[in-house]
Amino acid sequence: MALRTPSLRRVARWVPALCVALAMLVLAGCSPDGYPQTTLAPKADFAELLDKVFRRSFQLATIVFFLVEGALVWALFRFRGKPGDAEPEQTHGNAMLEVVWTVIPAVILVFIAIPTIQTIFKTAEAPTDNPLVIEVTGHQWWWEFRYPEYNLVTAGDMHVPVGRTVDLRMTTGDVVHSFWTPQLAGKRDVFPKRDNRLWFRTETAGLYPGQCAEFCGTQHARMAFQVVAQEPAEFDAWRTGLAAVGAPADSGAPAPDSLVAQGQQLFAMKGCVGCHMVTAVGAPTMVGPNLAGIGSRTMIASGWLPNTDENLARWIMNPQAVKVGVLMPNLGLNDEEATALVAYLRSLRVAPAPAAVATTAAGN
Ligand code: HEC
Ligand SMILES: [Cu+2]
Repeated sequence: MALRTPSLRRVARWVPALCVALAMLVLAGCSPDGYPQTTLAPKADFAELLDKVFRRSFQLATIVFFLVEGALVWALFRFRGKPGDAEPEQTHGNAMLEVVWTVIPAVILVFIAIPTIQTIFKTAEAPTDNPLVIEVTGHQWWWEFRYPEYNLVTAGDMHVPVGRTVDLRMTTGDVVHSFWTPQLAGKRDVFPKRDNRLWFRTETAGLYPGQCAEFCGTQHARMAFQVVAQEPAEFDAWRTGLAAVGAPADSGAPAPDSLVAQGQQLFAMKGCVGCHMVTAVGAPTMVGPNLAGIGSRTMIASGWLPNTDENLARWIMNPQAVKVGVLMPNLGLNDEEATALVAYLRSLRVAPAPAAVATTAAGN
C-alpha cells in the first residue's frame, strides 16, 4: 500500500491549468451583455436602496478582513517558534482583551444595523406618488400580471412605464412562490390569501429578467418572467394594443380559409379555450396564461424559450417534453394543426411588435 506522494514541483505544473479552468467556470456564470440577472447593477430606486446597504456592509467587512488577517499574519511571523525555544508563558483569560474584542464587533454591527433597519422601513412604506398598481399572481409555473387601472391582464412579460412607481400587490394561485427581479427590487414571497407588497420605479427603459426564487415544484427553475420597462408613450401604445387583441374591432375577422382562421378553429376544437383566454380586457384567471399578445411576447413558456415560430410549435405539440410535468397536456397535434395554431397565436400580437426578440441565456 505504498502510495507515492507527488512532488511539489509536479503539482505546481497543474496550477496554470487549474487557474484557467477556474476562470472559465467563473465566466460561465456571466449573462449576455445588457441582460444581467444580478443585484449588482441596480436600475430602480428600490434596488438602489438595497445596494447601498450591501455596499456599506461589504466595505466594513473588507476593512475587518484586512485588519484581522493582517494581525494574524503579523503575529505568525513575529512570534514564530525556533528550534530549541523554551515553552512560552502559559496564560488564561484576559478581561481587557475580551471586553475589547466584544465591544468592537458590537459597534460594527450597530453601523450595519442602523442603515439596514432604516432601509427595511423605507422599503416597507406604501408609495403615494400616484403609482401604477399591478396585481401579480404566481402560478405553477408562470406569472400573471393584472392592471386594474386599465382592466387588463397579461402573463410572462410585465410591462411598466419608466418614471412612474409601480405598486405590486402580490399573491399566489397555488403554492408559495417568490417574485424577484434583481435589478429592480428585492425578493418577495407570495402566499395564498395574502397581499404582499413591493414597489419600484425605474428610469431606464429595457428588459429586466426575473425569476421565481422559492422552490415551488418540478418546474420551479423554469418559472422566469421579464420586466419590460418602456417610455410612457410606448407603454401606452402597448396597453391600448393589448386591449385591442382579439377584440371584434381588431382588423376584422381573418378570411375564413386562411391559416389563421384554421388555427382559430383548432384553438376551440383542441380544448385550448378551456385553459386560455385570448382577450386581455377584464379576462378571468384561467388554468393557463392569458394569450392575448402572445404573438409579440419576447419569450414563451415562462421565459424558457425565445418566442420563435419553431419554439411555439415545439411547445404546443409537446409541452411535456419542454417542461416536464407542466400543467398543459400534450394534445396530440400533428404538424399541420401546429402550423395553423402557430399562425393564429402569432396573429394575437400587440402592434407595433417589439423591435427584437430578446435572446437570453435561457436554454432550448
Ligand atoms: C389543461 C389546461 C391547458 C390546455 C388544454 C392548454 N394549455 Fe396552454 N398552457 C397551460 C398552462 C398551465 C401553461 C403555462 C405553462 C408554464 O409555462 O408553466 C400554458 C402555456 C401555453 C403557452 C405559452 C404561454 C406563455 O405565456 O408563454 C401557449 C402558447 C399555449 N399554452 C398554447 C396552448 C394551445 C395552442 C393549446 C391548445 C392546443 C393549449 N395551450 C392548451 C394550460 C393549458
Ligand atoms: Cu414558483
